[in-house]
Amino acid sequence: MRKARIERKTREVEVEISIDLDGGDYEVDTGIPFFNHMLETFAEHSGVGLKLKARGDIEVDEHHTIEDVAITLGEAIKTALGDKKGIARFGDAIIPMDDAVALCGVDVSGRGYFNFEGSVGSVKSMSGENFVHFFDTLCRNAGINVYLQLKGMNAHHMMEASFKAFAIAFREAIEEGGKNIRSTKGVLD
Ligand SMILES: [Mn+2]
Repeated sequence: MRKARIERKTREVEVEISIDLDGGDYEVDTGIPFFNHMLETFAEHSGVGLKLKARGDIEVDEHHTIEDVAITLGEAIKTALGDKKGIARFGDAIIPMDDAVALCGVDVSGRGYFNFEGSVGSVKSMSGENFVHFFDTLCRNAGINVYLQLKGMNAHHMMEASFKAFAIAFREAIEEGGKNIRSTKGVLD
């Protein structure tokens, strides 16, 4: 039962997320078309069930909404993971998409850190800096360590390959099968 439901309300953004790490449908509505496409990509390839609705001040720009979705999704992942007993802990993926390639490693360590190597331009409703800010904020709030190496020419391909690579690596890392907490410390946090 690795599920969580988290709500976050500020004067800038309202977010509601339900996640089921062990599967289910997905339905994403953030008011930001490209961001929806990326979150749906994450849900599709990670296999997690995801209901996500966000309404933010996108008349200002996309920053607040992307940031608050990252905070809330991070908290939902952290809550759903619980004590992380029996999970594989590590996962990795190399995903090409035409001109682009994303290499991603995940450690569900309990410590949030996003290690990004590369640079990416912007697409219509998501800037390159907000793309990086999303992953950084997600990692810190979920307590996961993600390494992402990114190359390519087309920003849409580069971002999409990244979300796919993260999804596949994450799916592998959260897979259950062991009996213990995979750490010499005895805890993952
Ligand atoms: Mn696409």
